[in-house]
Amino acid sequence: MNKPISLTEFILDEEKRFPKAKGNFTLLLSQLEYAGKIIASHLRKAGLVDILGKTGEKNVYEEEVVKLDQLSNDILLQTLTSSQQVHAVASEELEDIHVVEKHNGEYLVFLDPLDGSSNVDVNLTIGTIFSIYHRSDSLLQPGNKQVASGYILYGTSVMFVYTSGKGVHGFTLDPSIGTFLLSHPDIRIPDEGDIYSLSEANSIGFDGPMTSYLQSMKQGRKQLKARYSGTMVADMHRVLLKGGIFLYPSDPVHYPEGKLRLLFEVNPLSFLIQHAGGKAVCRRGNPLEITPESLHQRSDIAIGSRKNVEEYESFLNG
Ligand code: P6P
Repeated sequence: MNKPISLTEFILDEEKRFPKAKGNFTLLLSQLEYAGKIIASHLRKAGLVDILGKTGEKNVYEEEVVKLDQLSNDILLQTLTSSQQVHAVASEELEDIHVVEKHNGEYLVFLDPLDGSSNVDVNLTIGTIFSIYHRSDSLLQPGNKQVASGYILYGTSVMFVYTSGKGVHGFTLDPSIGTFLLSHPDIRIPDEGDIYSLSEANSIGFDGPMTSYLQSMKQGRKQLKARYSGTMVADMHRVLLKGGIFLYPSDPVHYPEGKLRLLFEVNPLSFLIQHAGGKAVCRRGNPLEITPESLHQRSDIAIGSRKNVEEYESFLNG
């Protein structure tokens, strides 16, 4: 029987693709893996110790911060700093970019430490989203400059899914040995799928094209499945593996610019989906081509199987 490949072994093997690589990226990704294991261990016992619930504070988006948001953010900051490979870290939970003065790190890391954290208290799947760039003069770079992106999914099992530009690969944590093992090599998103994932609670604010698109799907050619959990990274993982489309449209009533964060959610998942053969669009076109104007900038998004996204685009472009 072939020995399963660990995440560390896989990253080291990938490193050989880069003759000048000095192992810095491998160190960085290994520290992200380490942070994921620590966060997962806290989540497993969250109902038993006093780390559920809210902190009573609000983040920069005026969203209530839950204790595990802060704990996850702190764990990631500490582990990434100790990798000695990071010049700066930006997080949904931090108003400003955190520059790591003591190391001359090569990388910038953007984090959503605990995406979907409102689901923690009801024991639903949540995740950590990460986005990695080379250090540059401008901290705010278009998403197509990402070196790597991915997520750690805290669900029925803990998964580490990432791309560094050559395919998308999924690893599942074997708790008996505390190691992520390759379980989903070279994930390719189906070209079309029957899942659509969006919050229809906002539909009162949807414009004509979006309303027509939604109607067309419900009266359309085949039985579709509506799946929406309130955790983007969980809904996106389902779309990645089974095909379909995830949408968070902008709407003048609730989110004129869209709700999701360009740098912390939209870009990392758009970069990953693109490398799995899928597509991502927003009203401004390809989100990965947008040069961000601000750290916490929001965007609308439609992302998933190429045919599903192109069908959406046909309505969007009239
Ligand atoms: P709503 C979680 O707060 C998040 O950023 C995404 O993970 C998720 O898809 C979305 O917001 C949920 O938003 O408006 O449905 O609660």
